[in-house]
Amino acid sequence: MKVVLLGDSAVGKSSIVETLMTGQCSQQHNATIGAAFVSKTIGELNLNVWDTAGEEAYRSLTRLYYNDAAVALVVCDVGVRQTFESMASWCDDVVSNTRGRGDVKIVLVGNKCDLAPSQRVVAEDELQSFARLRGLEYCECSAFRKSAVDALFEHVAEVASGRKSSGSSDRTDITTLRFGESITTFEGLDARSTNTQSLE
Ligand SMILES: Nc1nc2c(ncn2[C@@H]2O[C@H](COP(=O)(O)OP(=O)(O)OP(=O)(O)O)[C@@H](O)[C@H]2O)c(=O)[nH]1
Ligand SMILES: [Mg+2]
Repeated sequence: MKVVLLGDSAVGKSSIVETLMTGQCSQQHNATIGAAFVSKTIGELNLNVWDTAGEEAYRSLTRLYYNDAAVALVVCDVGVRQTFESMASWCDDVVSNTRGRGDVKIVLVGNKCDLAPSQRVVAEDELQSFARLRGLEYCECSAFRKSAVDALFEHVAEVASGRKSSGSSDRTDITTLRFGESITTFEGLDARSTNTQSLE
């Protein structure tokens, strides 16, 4: 079951994936180049999680990863209003690039909810309203809190299993490796780690 993380640069997509895999994440922003792939089993479900690059320069490349995704997590940083405003276009992008092959479940994620109230500029209410308007699910998250990331992916697993598999979501041409040991990147590039193995 393929899950793809989307959203502006520095919202914390890679951090969420790192916490999912290792229980904690780095405090630094190493912009993802291309996309990175990890695999995680939750209950009976094997989730193939694709962490994409948020930088605008990679946008057309990122669209390639929407294909055959069961769930798309559209992530914003609740401390940066622009990342919330971009959510609509990320959602539109998913819809327009996956039209005709069944629906992709979109889950909106407000990340960095650990921020102090004075630093938070996007209220949970606004996110909830946007989600309602679009008929989507919304989850608060903090990549700095393992429990929040675990709860998010439990939810993702529920959303994913409520949907029929497209049959093409399990990629067998890619080696599954654990975060921390090494992370396989589809483009063969990953700014995050030096022990990256590339697939050429
Ligand atoms: N306070 C706080 N900071 C976070 C959280 N998640 C990520 N960060 C920080 O935000 C910065 C960016 O995180 P990344 O995970 O690299 O962001 P990204 O969305 O993968 O960015 P791109 O790869 O460029 O698209 C890092 O400095 C993280 O430590 C969070 O939940 N809370
Ligand atoms: Mg990243």
